[in-house]
Amino acid sequence: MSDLPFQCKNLKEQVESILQLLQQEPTLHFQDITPVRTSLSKAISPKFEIVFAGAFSAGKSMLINALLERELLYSAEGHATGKECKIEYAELDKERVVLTFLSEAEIREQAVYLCQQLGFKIVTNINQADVINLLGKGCEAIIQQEGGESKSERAKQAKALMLLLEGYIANRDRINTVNNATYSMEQFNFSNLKEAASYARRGSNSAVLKRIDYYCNHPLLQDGNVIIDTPGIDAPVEKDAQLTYAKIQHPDTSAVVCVLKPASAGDMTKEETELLELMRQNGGVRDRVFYIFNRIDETWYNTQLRQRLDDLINVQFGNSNKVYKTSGLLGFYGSQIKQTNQLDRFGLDSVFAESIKGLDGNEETPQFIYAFNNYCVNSGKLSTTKFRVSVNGFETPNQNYVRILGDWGNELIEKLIQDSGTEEFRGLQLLLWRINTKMPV
Ligand SMILES: Nc1nc2c(ncn2[C@@H]2O[C@H](COP(=O)(O)OP(=O)(O)OP(=O)(O)O)[C@@H](O)[C@H]2O)c(=O)[nH]1
Ligand SMILES: [Mg+2]
Repeated sequence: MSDLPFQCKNLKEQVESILQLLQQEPTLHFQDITPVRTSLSKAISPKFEIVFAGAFSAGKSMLINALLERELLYSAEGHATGKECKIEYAELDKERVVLTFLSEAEIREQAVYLCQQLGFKIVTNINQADVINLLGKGCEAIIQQEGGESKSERAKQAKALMLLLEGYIANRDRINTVNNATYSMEQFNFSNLKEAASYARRGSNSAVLKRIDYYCNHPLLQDGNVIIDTPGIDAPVEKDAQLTYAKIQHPDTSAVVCVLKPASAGDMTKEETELLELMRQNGGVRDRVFYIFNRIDETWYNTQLRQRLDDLINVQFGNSNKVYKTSGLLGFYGSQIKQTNQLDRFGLDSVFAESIKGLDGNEETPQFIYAFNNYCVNSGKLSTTKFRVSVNGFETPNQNYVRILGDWGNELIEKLIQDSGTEEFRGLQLLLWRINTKMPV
């Protein structure tokens, strides 16, 4: 970490002596000094923790991937992130992942709570196969009764109990009775960070994991900068959502990036409004909260949606300079296909090799390729540019994509990245890093 400027040396002692003076003055006793203490501990901490929070599928994980220019975190439709993921710096040859499991006692405690909620007989021994089987059947019946796993609070709880028990059985020999066992990626035979992320994605494994720590080589993570990805604030497993709320209010949190979804929905959800309110009340980080309206590409095709978003931003944020609009999807894949060329069909045979594999030998179309073709012809972003692009009905989406990039190559990719807003967002990150390293902003 860089040296503190001269006036910040002995900051702790200086602030402490002012607080003591404050305490000695009877007329000032009513002052709450907690925010001062919180700010002090942040200012002198060697770590600068930036927490990404927001609704499920807002694109938190994708944005972090865009920032780090690699597919590190698991990002997918539905509820994808189930546990806190912390990303810290490592030298290139020391990249690694550490998985921390819940203890058997913690799992039992959760199982007992869920059984209570569901009106099941309380289970005190989660090692009895017949009891576990019976509970699993009970949960399935509830989910069916409710008409689907996310149809009601009760169905969500039944699903949570099922995943917890499945996760416990699958990972039983890795879980300690009272301690939180930790494992390196070698112990799991993962050959890279991404494989570890897939293992930890929401589901049964995630249900029994406490956290996952990535140590990753990227300049943005130097000087003690730490990025934290969290489950959606509206995650179906209440405990996951609570984790996010606890994290954004935790004294170690130095800045919060709220990733908001109204770009795709038009309005803020109840949870999103509550999140904003909570941030405004939080004296400790209030000045270091940033708002990202992600999935902005979806407003390019819908005038009404665009208008509603602009109105919302005007009303909620006025002309705040803390608001960004991004398309994590286009920004992330834009950065990935920059390294490709005609030989690997601009990433179809490398970046997208897994996602184009169809069942019957036919090639699938990756989500990004649809978004790219749409951007080219329907977004209006290229209408006043030199790029003359058409999408032909007689070609497949993948063929259109390869032909368009064959004609326009990197210049078009640069334009796409620029329109995705992720570069400006990177500017925000650089600003945060400067605050952290106490450089002039
Ligand atoms: N169109 C569009 N889709 C996006 C964008 N960013 C992410 N997505 C897609 O949205 C889905 C969810 O993205 P995630 O990154 O998993 O979202 P998240 O906020 O981490 O979601 P949870 O982990 O479930 O809380 C994925 O299918 C992404 O491909 C975007 O900017 N535009
Ligand atoms: Mg996520």
